[in-house]
Amino acid sequence: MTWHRLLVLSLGALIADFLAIMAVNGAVIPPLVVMSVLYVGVLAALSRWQGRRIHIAVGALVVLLLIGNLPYVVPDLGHPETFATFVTTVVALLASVVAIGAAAAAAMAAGDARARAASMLVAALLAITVVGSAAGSMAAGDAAGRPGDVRVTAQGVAYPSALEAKAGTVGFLVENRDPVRHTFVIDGRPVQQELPAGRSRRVEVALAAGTYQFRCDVLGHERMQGTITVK
Ligand SMILES: [Cu+2]
Repeated sequence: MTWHRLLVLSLGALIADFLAIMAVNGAVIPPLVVMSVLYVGVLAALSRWQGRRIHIAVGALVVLLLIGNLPYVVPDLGHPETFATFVTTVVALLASVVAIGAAAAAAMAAGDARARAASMLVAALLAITVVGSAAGSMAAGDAAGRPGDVRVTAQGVAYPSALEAKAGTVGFLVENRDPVRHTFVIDGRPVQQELPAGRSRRVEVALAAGTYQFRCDVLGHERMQGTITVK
């Protein structure tokens, strides 16, 4: 294993991970397409040229893209109970950090002996991530509904556009049928419920007559919103 090879492998892992994220979401995500195309170009360049300048340029590019994506990465890292989202996020983070480190090491012509140790450390971290997240997902459990609950389904990264409820204490049983995490948030009310993939959660909140907006506040899920009419 050389640092150059580790850099190539981590960029390949990033491209595969972006494709996996789109497959899990069942949607083409333009920024991920752009980054995939960019990294394919970088891989083509790395197969032709090696040297200090190109390694520094590639490392800097990965740093910039990683910083730009942190707003998406950080919230998902807090939720290992949603397997697909968590594992693809950790892979993106690990592959980026390895690419940056490998590019820097290659640029400084660091000894290749440590490249092998670094790749083994990453493989171990990945194994812990997969096992831990699988266990967390299985343990996440489902909430039981109660008579009179307003039932809400999140499916295909969409919410129903309209819900109705009776004024007073309202129970919502929210079911997430997607392989990705969602949230159930009611604007102006203290409702901020995490919804692990494939799980249901119940929330109760006092609502006076009127209309309220509910939404999923996961970045990129802006179309998941609707209105609750309370009479
Ligand atoms: Cu969502």
